[in-house]
This record gives sequence, C-alpha cells and structure tokens, in this order.
Amino acid sequence: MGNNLARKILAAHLVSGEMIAGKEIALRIDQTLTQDASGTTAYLQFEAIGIPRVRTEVSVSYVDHNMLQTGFENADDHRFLQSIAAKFGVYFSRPGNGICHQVHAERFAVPGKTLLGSDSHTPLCGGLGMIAIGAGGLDVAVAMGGDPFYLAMPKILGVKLTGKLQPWVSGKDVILELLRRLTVKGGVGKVVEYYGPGVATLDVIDRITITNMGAELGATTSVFPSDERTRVYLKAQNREETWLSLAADPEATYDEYLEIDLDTLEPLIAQPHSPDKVVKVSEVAGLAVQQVSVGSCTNSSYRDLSVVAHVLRGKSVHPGLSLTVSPGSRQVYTQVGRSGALADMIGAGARMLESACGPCIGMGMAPPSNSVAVRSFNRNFEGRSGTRDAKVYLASPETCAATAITGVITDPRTLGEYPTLVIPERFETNDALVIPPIEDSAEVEVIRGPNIKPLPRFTEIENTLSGEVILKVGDNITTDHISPAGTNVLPLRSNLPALAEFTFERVDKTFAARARAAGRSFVVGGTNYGQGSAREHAALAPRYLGVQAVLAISFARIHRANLVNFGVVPLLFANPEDYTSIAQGDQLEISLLREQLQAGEGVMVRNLTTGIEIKAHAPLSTREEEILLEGGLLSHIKRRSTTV
Ligand code: MIC
Ligand code: SF4
Repeated sequence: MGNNLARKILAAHLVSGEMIAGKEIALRIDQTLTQDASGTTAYLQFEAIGIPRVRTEVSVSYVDHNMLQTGFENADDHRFLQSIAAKFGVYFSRPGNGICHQVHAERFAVPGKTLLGSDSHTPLCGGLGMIAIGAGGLDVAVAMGGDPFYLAMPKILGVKLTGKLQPWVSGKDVILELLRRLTVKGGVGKVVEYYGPGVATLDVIDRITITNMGAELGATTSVFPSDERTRVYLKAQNREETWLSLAADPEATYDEYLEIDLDTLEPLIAQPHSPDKVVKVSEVAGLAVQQVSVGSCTNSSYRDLSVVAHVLRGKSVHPGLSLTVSPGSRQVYTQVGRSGALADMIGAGARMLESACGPCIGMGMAPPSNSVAVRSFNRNFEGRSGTRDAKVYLASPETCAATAITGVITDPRTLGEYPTLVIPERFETNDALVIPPIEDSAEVEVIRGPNIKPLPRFTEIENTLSGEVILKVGDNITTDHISPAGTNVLPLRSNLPALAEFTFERVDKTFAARARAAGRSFVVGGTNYGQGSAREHAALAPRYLGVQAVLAISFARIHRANLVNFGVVPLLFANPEDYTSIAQGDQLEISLLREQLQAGEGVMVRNLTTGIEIKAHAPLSTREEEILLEGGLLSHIKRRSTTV
C-alpha cells in the first residue's frame, strides 16, 4: 500500500502525534505568511511571546488588504508592519507588490515545504506541492517562534482527475464543480489531494485557482503533485533550483475518493450568496449585470488577465456595466503592460485597480444598489462587496470577460475560437518591493501610530459560566457576519476596542451594545459556524465583549481553533435537535466547567429560563483544554515559558 502525497509531506514534518484521522498532530512549519489585516495583531502577539527573531526558514509580511488610505490608520499600520518586520527578521512585501498568495507562489513557494499563513486562502501554494494551511494570527505568531502547529490529523480526500479541460473552461470551473458536489462544509477535516492523468493537463495557474478556493470547501488544505508543469512555473520565476519532483506513490490510497472528468466540465457559476450555489453558466445566461470584477487571489495571474484582454481587444465594455481589473501582483501588472494586454483592457474601458485584494474584501468598488455583479473571486457572502443588496456571482475570468462585453451573464464558449495565449518562459523577477530581513536588528525601532492599540489581557476562564444567549444564529455563519471587513472596519483591525463595536453588525446592529451591557454572554449557532476567513478577530472581538462560550451544531476548523486561542469555549450540541430548545434571550449556566471538561463526559448546560438541561461536549485535546482554561494561547505560552 503506497502513501499519498499529503501524508508524505505531513510525515516529513511530524513533530508529535499519530497520523490517525481526527487525532491531534503537531507539524514543523518551514514558512509563514501574514497579510496586513491579520498581521498587525499577529506581530503584536509575536512581540508579546518575547522571542527576538523568527525561527522559520522564511517568514513574509504582506500588505495587500488595507490599501485604501482614507485616513491615517492603514498607512500607520503599513509603517508599523514594515518596522516590526525589520525588527524580527521577516521579509516585508511592500504595498503595491501584490496579493500575498499570488506573490508567495511566484517568489517563495517551495514544493514539499510547509507554509502556515494568517489568511484562509494560504492553501493556494498547495498548487505547487506544498502543505499550506490557513490559521489565526496567533497560531502563525507561535509558528514564527519555531513552535509547531497543532491540528487534528485530516482525512485525505483523493480527487482523481481524468481527461482535459475544453476550450474556455478553466481551473475555476474545476473547483466550482467540487463546491457544487461537496458544499461549503464538504471539505471540513480533510486535505484534498489531486491525482490521476488529468493533473498533467493543468498548468500551475489552474492548479493554484483550485487549491486557493479549496478554502471555500472548508478543507484544511489542498495539494497537487510537483511535476514538470511545476518546474516550468518555477523556471519562469528564475527559481528552478527549488523544484523537486513529488507525487503520491503509484499504489497510494486515500480515505475518500472522488473523480472529475475534465472533458465533461462546462463553465460554471456560483450564485448569491454562497460559493457552493453552483449552476452551469448556461442556466443563468442572459441575466443583466451591472459590474464585472476580475482579480483576487483566486484568478489574477498573467494567464487569467491575458484571456480577459484577448476577449476585450478592439471591443468596448457594455454600457450597462463597469469592469474592474486588479492584477494579482506587480509582476503580473508589469507583464500585462509589456505584452499589450493592459492597453487592450484599458482601451475597452476596464477600470484598472492596483495589485491588491480591493473589491474582494469590500475595499472600494462596491456595486450599485440591488445590482448583479459577476466576479472572478472566491467569496460572495451577503454584504461582503460593500453593497448589502447586491447579488454577487462567482465565475472564471473567461466567463467574466464574456459577460463584460455583452452586459449579461454569458457562456464564454459562445465567443468562438479560444485564443492562443503567449505565456513568457521567464517573467521579470524584480523584487524591489520586497525588503529582505536584516542581520542586526537590535537598533530597529518599531513605529506605532495611534491606531496600534495594545493587546487585551484576558484572565483565566471562570469555573461557572452564566449569562444570556445574546445572539442565536442559523447555519453557515461566516466570519464576515461575525467581524465584517470593508472600508470602515478593516482599518480598525489593530484597534480592538473600536473594531469590537462592529461585531455581528450585519446580523444585528445592537449586538455590541447589548453584549457590553450584559457583561457575560453566550452565542448559539447552527452548523459550520465561523466558516470563511481565518480572521481571529471573529473570536477576539466577541471575547472582548464578554462572550464566554459558543454553542453550535458544528464549527469551521480555523474559527474553532481561534475560539480556543482566545479562551472562548467552543461547545457542540450532543444532540443537534437541542438547538431548537434554546431561544435568544434565555439565561444559560454551566457550572464546574473545569471538572466537567477534565472528566471528558460532556458538559451540562442548564437553560435557566426553560429549566431544560442540554448536553453538550467540547472535543478538545489535552493541550487545547489547558489553553482554554488558562484564558487563551498567549497566557498558556507565557505560563509555559515562566515554568520551564
Ligand atoms: C478574506 O478573504 O476574508 C480575508 C480578508 O483575506 C481573510 C483574512 C482576514 O480577514 O484578515 C481570510 O480569508 O482569512
Ligand atoms: Fe485578499 Fe480576497 Fe484573497 Fe482574501 S480572498 S486574500 S481578501 S484577494
């Protein structure tokens, strides 16, 4: 029986634990990445841990999210990040250099290595044969300090690819097909590994789109073999020496299996407001569209933009809509400039944006009221675009381009013959916007503007938790619901007291005030609570407002880990039907929490309002239990370092 690739890389990085699905394992982390929206707290936490310099092979701090400088806040954060990167031996990718995942693939990814990033789309680099995982900023800070990353050993889902994509069908359609089949919960607790004869037909650009959006499946990560296509990609980046051949053994087995015949795939599209509401483009073709946006870490490579430019060449963007294009990196931007693709896009009326997340995270370019937007991005949660009643669809750059010229959702196969695209054998690899670590950083001064507020200190968890159910929500609540992004909120990521005021704003505008007034409270959720991003602020802000525990039917992986890291108890209903027996406003009580957790036989939650007792459980590892009871990971690490 042979090993699959995911298990091989995991085994090579295993520090402790048994590689049995569901059991806790600890992994050595070779590389880390942070972005500005999660990085400010991650570096404050690294600073609080007290290690003078990162202990990874490579750690990179990117600035790509908070790029709209409407006040001093974001600019201050950028300056803080640059100075603290210099202090701690971290590469600093300056604003303008591009979206973290795209740049990391181009300039830093190495097959066979592990990467931990404080952003949920970190798995993009799995397209180059890495195990690349998204996590909360505190977990990344700990990994920067050289400690391992803990996670439950995932199941490995083998996706066998056969056949070859037809013209106008691309990587986005492959991952949309998986989302159609598996839904946004389908990947939870799994690594998706691609194998089979179809793999060699996909270039790295398709692969990184697929692994990137594996995050929307809830998967721990996704991985492709490192093969000849990978070598060509790395050679074009002038980094061929980092290539090595990696694949599953010929007789490899998987915990679960799926097969996709690439030949039969058609252009697909995700409808509002979830990435898994996937249908064929032909089923919704003809719907009038008011905005098309190409970009984001999912689809902003040179090839993606070349297809768009080709479709637009000599034509005009339809008068009923606005087209925005954000190249994924400065390298991509430079190349579209040199090849003439940029002129084609501008000539057709595209609004060129900077190399950044931009509209994907609601940083500008909100669509008009009640409009339809088609975007090459990975998330279409309600309100994320900045316009609450906009209907955002997700599709490939090919479908976006076809739609941009017709004004209605259009199947790109109606455009005729697929163009021959010329992809350079070598890209211009100019790293002028990447500041490498300096040797002697003792004298470096960390610059903190008024937007950088100190980290809150949380005390140990109390042994009796009691309070009101301050909010009850349904299934698939995203971290965008819990701690929204967008132009007015993202700049406050390093200022928790101000940020906390926006908690659950999209669900209930009174949440923050009510939670503060209640002092101590509970939140009740349905299935897949906390899906979406890696932002730890979705745990940190509720904790700051007094939320002691979240009782849900199931949790998304990263969010559950973030709750533990900040001392909020993640409780699961032992019987999911009990979800209906709690109403918002009920008073709950959990007594002898410590003893109940340690006994490992579940946690009794008393509903003081109805008199009903509800059985819950908290499947925590011994390590997680300690972290939780000590009030969070930072206190746990500090305690450990003072007792060693
Ligand atoms: C996102 O796509 O939602 C983000 C913004 O990139 C987040 C990170 C964050 O909120 O800081 C993510 O995906 O983790
Ligand atoms: Fe940026 Fe959007 Fe990618 Fe998140 S999903 S990293 S906001 S481009």
